[in-house]
Amino acid sequence: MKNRRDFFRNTLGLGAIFAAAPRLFAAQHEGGTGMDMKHRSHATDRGSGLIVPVETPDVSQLPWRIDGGVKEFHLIAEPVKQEIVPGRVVDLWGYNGSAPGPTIQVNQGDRVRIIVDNHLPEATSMHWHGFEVPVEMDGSPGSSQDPIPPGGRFVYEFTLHQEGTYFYHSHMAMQEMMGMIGAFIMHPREPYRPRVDRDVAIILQEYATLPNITIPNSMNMEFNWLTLNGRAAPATTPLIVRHGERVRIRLINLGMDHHPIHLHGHQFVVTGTEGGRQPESTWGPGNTVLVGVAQSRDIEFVANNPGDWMLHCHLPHHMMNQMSSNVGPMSRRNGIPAGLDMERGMGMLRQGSATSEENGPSLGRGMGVGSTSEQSLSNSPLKTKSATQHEDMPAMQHQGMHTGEPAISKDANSVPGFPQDAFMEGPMMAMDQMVDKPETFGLRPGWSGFMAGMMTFVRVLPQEKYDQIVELRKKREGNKPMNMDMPGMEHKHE
Ligand SMILES: [Cu+2]
Repeated sequence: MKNRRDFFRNTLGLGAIFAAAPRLFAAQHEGGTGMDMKHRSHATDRGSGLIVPVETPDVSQLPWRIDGGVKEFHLIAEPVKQEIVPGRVVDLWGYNGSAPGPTIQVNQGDRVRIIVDNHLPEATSMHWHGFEVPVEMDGSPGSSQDPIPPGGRFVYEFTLHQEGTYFYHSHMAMQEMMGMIGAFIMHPREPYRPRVDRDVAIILQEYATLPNITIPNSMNMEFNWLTLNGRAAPATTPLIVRHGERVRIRLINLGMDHHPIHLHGHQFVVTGTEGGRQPESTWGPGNTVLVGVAQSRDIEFVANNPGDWMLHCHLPHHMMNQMSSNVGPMSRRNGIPAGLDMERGMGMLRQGSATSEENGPSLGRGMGVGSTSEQSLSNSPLKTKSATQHEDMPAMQHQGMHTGEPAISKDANSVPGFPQDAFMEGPMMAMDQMVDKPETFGLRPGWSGFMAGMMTFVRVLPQEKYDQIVELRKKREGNKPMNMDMPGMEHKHE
C-alpha cells in the first residue's frame, strides 16, 4: 500500500493530472494557501487510501484555501485561448484560463464558498448542476439571483451533503456553448466499494468553428471540433493504467449532442449518474454508455486486458477534426460543388443581418452543409503529387505532420462514394511528434493519424512500461499538458 500511495504522490504532482498553467494560478490566487497539492489529502485523509483523487487529464485542479472551516475557491469567468490541437487556438469563454474550467474536488459534508468574478463583457451566472442547495445559491439568473454584471462578483456558499460527479456551468445558454463548464467532484464520506485504483473525469464538449476562424458559432447545430477535457484527439492525453487496476471514468456532457462513449477491449458497469452513486444491483455490463446532455455517467472496469485501447464517442462525425464538407481544393482540382458555401453552410454571417432576406432565418440541423440543395457530386481527377506542389495549389499537408501518402487504389476515382476517409484519416494526418508526451510513449508509429475528435486511449500497461512513462513524467519540465513549444507548432493558424 505504501508504494501505491507513493505512486499517487509522485504522479499527481506531475503534468497531465494537474495540467494547468501554473502562472495563471499564481496570478489569480496569490496569497492563497492550501494550493492544489492539498488535493492529495483525499487520498490519505480517509479510509486508508480507499478514496483516490480524481485526475482530469489536460485540465487543472482548482486550489482552495481554508477560511474559518470553509473551503474557499475562486473562479473567474473570462475569455480564454484554448489550443484544442497543436496550432488550432480557439477563442472560447471559460474559467481561470481554460475551457473547461478547473476541476473542483470536495468531500461530502464540506462547507464551501466559491467566489465568482465575471471578467466577461456581458452578464453571467453560475449554476451548480444537481446541487441540493438553497435556491438563492442555485445561480439561476433572474429568478434566484440577479445575473453577475461584467466586472461583478457573486459569492456562493453552501454545505454539500451529496456525493458523486457534478459540474458547474454558466446558466446563460449561449455561454455554455462557448465552453463555460467545469467538473465538481464530491467525494463520498463512506468510500465507494469496490475501491478503484484510478479515478478520472472527462468533460465532453463540441464547437463549430470554420477553417481560419477562431470563434465558434454558438448557434450552430453541426460541430466540427469535438473535445475531451478541452482537447481534440490526437492532442488528448491518454489515460495510463497498470494492468489489473480497477478504473473509474467520470464522463460529463454539456453541449448540443448526446455522446455514446465506447471503450475497446473491456466491459464496464455504470456506477453513477449526475445524481450520485447508483446501487450495485443496477450495474449491468456494457461497453458503450450514452452520456446525454447535462448528464454525467461514471463507469468502472478492471483493466485486465493489456494494450492501447481506444475510448471514444462513437458518433462517426465526432471522430473527426475540422470537418468541412468538400471545402477548398483539398483532394480535387476545383473542389466539389456543395450546395452552399461553407460560411452559409455553417451559419456564419458574411454580410447583412441575420434576419435580412438574403440570410433569412434558417436555424436548426437543416442549416448544415448541403441542406438546401442536393450536392452535385461527381468525381473529378484526383490531384497528382505534382499538382499538390504547384504554387497556387497548396500541398495537402500541414507543417510538422508526416508526409505519408494515403493508400488508395488505382481505380479509386471510379468508385462511387470515394473518398470517405482517405484524406481524413491515415498517415497523411499523422502528427506523432507534435503531440508527443510521456503518455504517448511507445504508441504504434503513425497512431495519431487515426485519432481525431472525441477520442483518447486507455493504455493498460505492464508494470515495466508503466514505470517508464512515470519516469518520463518525472523528467518532464514543469506542468505542461502538451508540447506547446514544439517547432512544428509554430505554423500559422490565423
Ligand atoms: Cu459524440
